[in-house]
Formats: sequence, C-alpha cells, structure tokens
Amino acid sequence: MADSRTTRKIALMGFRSVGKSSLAIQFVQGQFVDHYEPTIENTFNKKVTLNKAEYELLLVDTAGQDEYSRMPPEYSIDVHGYVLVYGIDSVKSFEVCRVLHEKLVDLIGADDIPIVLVANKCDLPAAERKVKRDEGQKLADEIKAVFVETSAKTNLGVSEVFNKALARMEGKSYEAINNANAGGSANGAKQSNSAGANDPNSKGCILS
Ligand SMILES: Nc1nc2c(ncn2[C@@H]2O[C@H](COP(=O)(O)OP(=O)(O)OP(=O)(O)O)[C@@H](O)[C@H]2O)c(=O)[nH]1
Ligand SMILES: [Mg+2]
Repeated sequence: MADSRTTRKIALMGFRSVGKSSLAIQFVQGQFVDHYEPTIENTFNKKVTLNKAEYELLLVDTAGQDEYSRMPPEYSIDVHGYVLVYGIDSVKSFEVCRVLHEKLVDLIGADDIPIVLVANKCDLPAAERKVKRDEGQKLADEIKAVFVETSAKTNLGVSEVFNKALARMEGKSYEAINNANAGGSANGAKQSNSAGANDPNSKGCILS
C-alpha cells in the first residue's frame, strides 16, 4: 500500500484558452473564474484518496502550447501522468492534442504514457460544438488515453479527470476507486458526484 505522502505529478497541457487553469482551479478550489488570464506556469496541489491510500496530487498548469511549441524536457521528469485538454468549440485545439501526444512519445520514448484526454467547455450550446464526442473518443482510443468530457464552468466531469488520471498512473481501474469509496470509509471519496447523469448541466455530454 502506498504511504500517506505519496506524491503524483500531473501536467495539464493543451492549446491556449481551452480551460486548463479553469479545470485545475475548479478541482482544487471549487470555483470557476470567467475572465481569461494566460498562464505562464502554475502549480496546484490537492490530497486525494485511492483505495484508502492518500496521495498528494501536484498539478502543473502549463502555458498554452501550439503545434510548434517546444516540449520542455522537464515535462518528462517526475511527471507521472498527463491531462491533454481541448475545447469542444475548437478544432485547432483538438489537433494540438494529437501533436502534443506525438511530442510526448518522442520525449519520453514510450507510448504507454498515462494520459487523460479532456474535451472541455461541454456546457457550450450545441451550435458552438466543433468537435464531436466520437472524434474525441476515437483519438483517445488511438493514443490509449482515457476520455472525459468536462465543463470547468459547471464542474461536470472535473474530479473524474484527476481521479481517472491517478487510477491510470497507479494501474488501477476507476471502478475500483468507486467501489473502494462506496463503503463510506473516512478515507473515502473525495470525488464530486455532481457530474453524474442527473446533473442538469450534463445535457449533451456523456461521461466515459
Ligand atoms: N463556457 C466555458 N468556458 C470556459 C470553460 N473553461 C474555461 N473557460 C473559459 O475559457 C477561457 C480560458 O480559460 P483558461 O482556464 O484560462 O484556459 P487555459 O487553457 O488555462 O489558457 P492558457 O493558460 O492561456 O493556456 C476563460 O475565459 C474561461 O472562463 C468551460 O468549461 N466552459
Ligand atoms: Mg492557463
């Protein structure tokens, strides 16, 4: 069993303005900030539990990248998993995720990298959606990533992203976490259930 101070580092990456910081802030601080302030680099930390073991999650909130950005070598050191984010209203941001994955494979030299692919801004009206859910799922399958649709604005799927990332890094299934937490132990769920099918904001989004 992991000791109580096990630290796991997750890098949030993706094109500019897709909501990386908003996802981190929603997960850690439980709030949504409407105004946009480009990130240089920021870190957040939060304790979470997996199978009664406590982990310190360190989130590295990176500056937005594009297809030409150099992948900083430090993102291969001490980073245990990656959250690649695109906005469902931006095809460009979706394509950048594909390129970032290629760059990560080159940098790390392996293709079994723990990745969660996140389709953010799911609260936007259907008319603004430019990337279909199926396209997101297909890319996730191609890069062997877990796929989650989210809204940092409504908190849809946000905790699921980080819990699934941790489970993937630890080689455990997300269902195993749910079962472990269902027992109501004191160390149990720190996951929001607000992203479930009953969430009125979840309309149009199906969580994987
Ligand atoms: N509607 C909606 N807007 C969002 C969502 N997430 C983020 N935004 C908005 O999108 C803009 C960019 O959000 P950020 O979280 O700063 O994006 P970022 O990816 O961190 O941007 P960079 O740091 O420049 O790479 C802000 O105006 C947010 O309020 C979401 O889920 N839904
Ligand atoms: Mg940011």
